[in-house]
Amino acid sequence: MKVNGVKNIENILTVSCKKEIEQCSYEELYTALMKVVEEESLKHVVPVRGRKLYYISAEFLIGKLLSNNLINLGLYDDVKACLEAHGKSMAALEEVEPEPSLGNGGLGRLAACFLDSLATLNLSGDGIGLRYHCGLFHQKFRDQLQSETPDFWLGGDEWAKKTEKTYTVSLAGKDYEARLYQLAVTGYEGRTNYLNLFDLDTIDPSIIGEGISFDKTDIEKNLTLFLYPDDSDEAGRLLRIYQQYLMVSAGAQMILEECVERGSNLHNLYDYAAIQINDTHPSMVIPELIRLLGEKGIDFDEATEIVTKVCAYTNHTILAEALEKWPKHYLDTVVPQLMPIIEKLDAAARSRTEDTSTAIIDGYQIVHMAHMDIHFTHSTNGVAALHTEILKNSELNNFYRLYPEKFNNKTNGITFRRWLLECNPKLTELIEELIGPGFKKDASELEKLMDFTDNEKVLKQLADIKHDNKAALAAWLEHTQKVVVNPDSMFMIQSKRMHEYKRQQLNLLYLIHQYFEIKAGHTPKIPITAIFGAKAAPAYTIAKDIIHALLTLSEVIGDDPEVSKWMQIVFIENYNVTAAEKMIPACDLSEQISLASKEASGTGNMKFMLNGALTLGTMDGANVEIAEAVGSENIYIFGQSSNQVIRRYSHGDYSAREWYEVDPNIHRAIDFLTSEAMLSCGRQENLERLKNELIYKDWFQTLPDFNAYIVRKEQAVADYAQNPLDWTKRTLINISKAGFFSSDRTIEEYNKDIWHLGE
Ligand code: 26Q
Repeated sequence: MKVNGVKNIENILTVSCKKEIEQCSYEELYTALMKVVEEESLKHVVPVRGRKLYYISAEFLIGKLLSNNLINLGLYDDVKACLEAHGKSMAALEEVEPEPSLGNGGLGRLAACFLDSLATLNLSGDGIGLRYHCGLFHQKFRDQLQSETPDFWLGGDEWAKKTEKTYTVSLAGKDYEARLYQLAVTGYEGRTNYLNLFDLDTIDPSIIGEGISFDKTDIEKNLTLFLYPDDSDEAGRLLRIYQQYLMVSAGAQMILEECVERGSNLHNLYDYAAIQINDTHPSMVIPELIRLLGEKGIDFDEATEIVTKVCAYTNHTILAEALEKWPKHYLDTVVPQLMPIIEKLDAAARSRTEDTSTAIIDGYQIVHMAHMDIHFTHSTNGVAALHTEILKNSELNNFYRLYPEKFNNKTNGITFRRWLLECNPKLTELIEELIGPGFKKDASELEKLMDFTDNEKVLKQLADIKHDNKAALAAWLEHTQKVVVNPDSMFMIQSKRMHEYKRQQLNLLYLIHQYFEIKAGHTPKIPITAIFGAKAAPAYTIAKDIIHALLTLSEVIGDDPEVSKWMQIVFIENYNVTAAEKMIPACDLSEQISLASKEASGTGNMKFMLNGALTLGTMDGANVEIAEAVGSENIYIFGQSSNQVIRRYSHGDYSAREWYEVDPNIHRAIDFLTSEAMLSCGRQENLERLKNELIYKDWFQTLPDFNAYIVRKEQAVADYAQNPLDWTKRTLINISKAGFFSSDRTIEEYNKDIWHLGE
């Protein structure tokens, strides 16, 4: 049956719900439309030819799917028109869908963007991950503190369909059945691939106690209960290994089974499969594949060669604490069957070089997952040009000298279907009016917008769209959080995981500085609204203290009419993909202020740029490439360079205290944390701890960048207020240069250099 056309949609919905659309609840409409999408998606399944990609990742931050799938299938406009003709709205329909928050942040969202691009580019590529019953925790603010509750997103109609397929996985010597669930991923005017998610049938949510606490040792009941259980204790860390092995063992078995079904004799696995290891979390797939190939009679040397040819590794971080290393005895407990293989791999790696720093198992009996990845895959890539250079020249230099040919860069990207077409329909429409629809599949066509940078009519339209989007965000904030914001103020947004290296605390110090300036009569050129969205890992004390300080400052300002006329701080509760889709189109100034060298790439920076925000940022991650693309007059760069930072770290001579002592502005801002005004709304313990952290530690060198940040930010505010037309012109330049940051381009590069799919 034809599904496009308003009339056809109308018929389908009426038949499926067995009543008039007016009489349907949104839940009923959602279920009916989900079925339409599923049936349509099936029509785009194509047989696999040649090599197929398997993207293994502990996170897939897919976000809500209905609207995105309707857009990709070309049905969105008809569905919207049909609903509106019957007094229903798309926005209300979207609210019914729970968001699958199966990721923490950038790494998981990148995996989701990649699946969209693979399907759009008609490449055969599936995801492999876990079906967490609770995604990233739900964040609540009480007394200016973050608390966590479970995010039950399952139940009701689900996109991921249960299959009859199960694979036996041995954990700590006991067998478990991993069941496969499959979620169809349909590309924009493209094919349908699958996200394969594994789960146990025995998971039991009733073991959840207060907040997100649960018995971490009861594997049968808890294995896939939560995304990244708190790993601040040993049981949590062991559970993480259990989860990872369930994913890679079931995934590896599935891959081999599929390849054999398609005609592989396993010796030629490379002709059938490419496997991308997303950070170190799925690294055990290497020894697991070698083990499984061994069971099929392939000897260790040949199996190792096959696996090295098939697998490739992406590094997403240079933060030492995020590079997974496990005490060997953890692995002895959870995956004893892998240990003889990991030991042989360690011996093989050691035989290749005198340099023991690249060993897999070090002298302290710690297993370095990234080391195994680099030795036993054919490709190691960083995720932005600067990041890859840092890996090659400092962080992984010992490996680079060993295998220069393995190292390559793949600058991250974002899917424009979700981050433009879906989240910013008005801007999409204007762009289409100006340059036609080609940019939806070929993002480089956005460059054609450069023809309009002096067209006042277009600039006026662009400014109106931004204002509408700000008003829409304001309405959403009022509806969801009962906060009233002024859409005529300048919106500066920092939304990302809460982490010291991302330096939300630098933004905090700026806001305190502004507070003092306003009190002293130096008001900004235009009222400002600082908007935050961020979750802190449940056991990350200082990150939670930064949230507390921002929420407290927000109160202090709100209670002070003299200041609140000029500035407002809004912290969005439970930041997730859905919130990001509302915030990003409404942003004027995008805060990308990580300590140079620490942010591998960033992808939020790309989303804001594409939606017409100017960036205030350090020369870090992909900011560097954004700056190159738009030119220095269309971005606000400040702060130390990555080389300066790396040098400061290697000399070990940074003393935050000295900066605090000599700089009166820094001193004043930090002292304010424990001022009477702050203590009257906030908690002494948290505020004092943060203050001490800044004075005595400041691991991410906030203080040396403080003054440069203030100067650049004040410049941005003045430019925005004094020359709005020029500001809008510069936002148009940013939009037109955003094409490079499409994940379609990223995926094409992965395919050309690493995967060679369908050949
Ligand atoms: C590791 C060990 C133990 C427990 C948890 C973890 C862990 C969990 C999540 C380590 C890392 C992550 C997530 C990392 C992440 O999101 N990295 C981001 O990846 C993006 C996509 O490449 C980049 O744009 C960001 O710069 C990078 O921070």
